[in-house]
Amino acid sequence: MVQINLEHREITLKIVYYGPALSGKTTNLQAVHELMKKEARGRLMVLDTANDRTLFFDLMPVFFKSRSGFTVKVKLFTVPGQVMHNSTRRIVLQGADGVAFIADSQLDQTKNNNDSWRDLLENMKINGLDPERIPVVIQFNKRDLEKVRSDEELDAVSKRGGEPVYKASAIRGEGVLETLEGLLRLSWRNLDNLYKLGEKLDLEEDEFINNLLHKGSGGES
Ligand SMILES: Nc1nc2c(ncn2[C@@H]2O[C@H](COP(=O)(O)OP(=O)(O)OP(=O)(O)O)[C@@H](O)[C@H]2O)c(=O)[nH]1
Ligand SMILES: [Mg+2]
Repeated sequence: MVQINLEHREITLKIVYYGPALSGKTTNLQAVHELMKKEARGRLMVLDTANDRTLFFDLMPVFFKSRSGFTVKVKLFTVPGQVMHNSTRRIVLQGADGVAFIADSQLDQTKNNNDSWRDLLENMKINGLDPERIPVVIQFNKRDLEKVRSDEELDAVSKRGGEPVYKASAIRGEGVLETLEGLLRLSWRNLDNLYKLGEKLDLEEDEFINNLLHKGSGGES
């Protein structure tokens, strides 16, 4: 849940990257870290096991100071995808303001994606997060590989479900910022509806997005 500290003029949002093991959640965060301007990001904390598998979580804060003088922070977390880490996933998911579900496009990963999706819905419920109210976007990652689900198939998934669907190759840095921007916009709108954030902070959606992702300042777009 967003933390709003009017006295210290600071707000903190929480975004969680969720999904099956090896779908590329950590790689997404690493790519965001690469692609973002240095001024807007903090240290990327990657907590790996020996085999590059997330054991607890990864975390990267991004932030800016608004024209109105607010420090706006967004903490980006990843969960560990391996089935055995369910209790950790549940804890990391607590208080999320938005969720990026990173699915693996490979044909043989469809079951794992579906299992993880169900696991997400269950853990949201346990954490009191209503999937109807907390924004969720879906990313189909690893589009660079062969033996992946076709674009047509993903378009069909996109039409069926309520969540926006993005295609990505996190390892190439493609589709990563688009996914994050889509999620940040939905999360901002949701919090604005709930708490009148824009009015309280004198900050609009575009200033929020442009400062975090550095659009219109010669940065990545
Ligand atoms: N070809 C390809 N490989 C990718 C892509 N994204 C991630 N990978 C690879 O997939 C493997 C797993 O990536 P991670 O980012 O560690 O996956 P994860 O979702 O964090 O996995 P857990 O921490 O176990 O949940 C690594 O070898 C990555 O290099 C991609 O877009 N294309
Ligand atoms: Mg990971």
